[in-house]
Amino acid sequence: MTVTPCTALTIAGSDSGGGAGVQADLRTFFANGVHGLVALTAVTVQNSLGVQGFSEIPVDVVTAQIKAVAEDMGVNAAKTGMLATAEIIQAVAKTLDEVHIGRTTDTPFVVDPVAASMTGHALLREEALEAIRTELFPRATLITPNLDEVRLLTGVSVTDTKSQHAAAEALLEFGSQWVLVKGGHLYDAVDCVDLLTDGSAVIELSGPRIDTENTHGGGDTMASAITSSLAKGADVPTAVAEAKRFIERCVLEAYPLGAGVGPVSPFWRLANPQ
Ligand code: PXL
Repeated sequence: MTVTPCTALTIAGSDSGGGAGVQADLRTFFANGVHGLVALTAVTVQNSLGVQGFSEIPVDVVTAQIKAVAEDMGVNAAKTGMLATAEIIQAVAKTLDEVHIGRTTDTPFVVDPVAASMTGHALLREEALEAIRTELFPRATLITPNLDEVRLLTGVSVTDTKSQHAAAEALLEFGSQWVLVKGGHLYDAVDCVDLLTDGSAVIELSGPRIDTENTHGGGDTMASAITSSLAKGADVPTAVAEAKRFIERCVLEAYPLGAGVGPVSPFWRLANPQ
């Protein structure tokens, strides 16, 4: 019998190296049994050594992609990654309202506030940070910043559990339903503890810190794994817990590719379907 899978939409940039961006999202959706839809926002030129530059897609082409797939195929959950400019962010926010995606609708929306690559190359024009805070966060079911993004967005430098909780509270003020403050960049910590809260529930998700150089695309893969679970109907705490188990294995099986940082790998899932 033919079965149509659930769908997830990624609104994000392309990574020519195939490890981050829409490529990470699509392989994560696929590995989790979800049909991936794409609204491309930018094309980066990059390899394992870093990002050499990017060119953004015209705003009307970004929004037309969202409308084309949402109106015909339907979207069970959506996420954003690299959005490049304030104009794209504003137009995406307006379009998501038009196609009924976001925290006040039946379609969950995850915002991964991508600001820079791991090698420090800006993937967002500076004035666009304010648009992320004011246009996207209030529409988000969940936001998933790493600690560098937390600092840029709130000014809070997370150094321990107490400041991680303070950062989560500051982020909730921007109006998302849930906040996930990922602790992976707290390199002194023995474990990797992520903090998930909606202001009333406060959930600490702890996992082992895995020793690898190859972590390219880790944040994107985590956010798209969460989006996959949400697309299949999981609630936010369940989706984040499932994604945490998924990403741990992806980091464990990350592989070297090129002379720099290799990608995390969702391939293990193909050999181990749930
Ligand atoms: O990992 C963040 C990210 C998101 N999107 C694109 C990227 C990167 C990091 O390099 O290239 C397109």
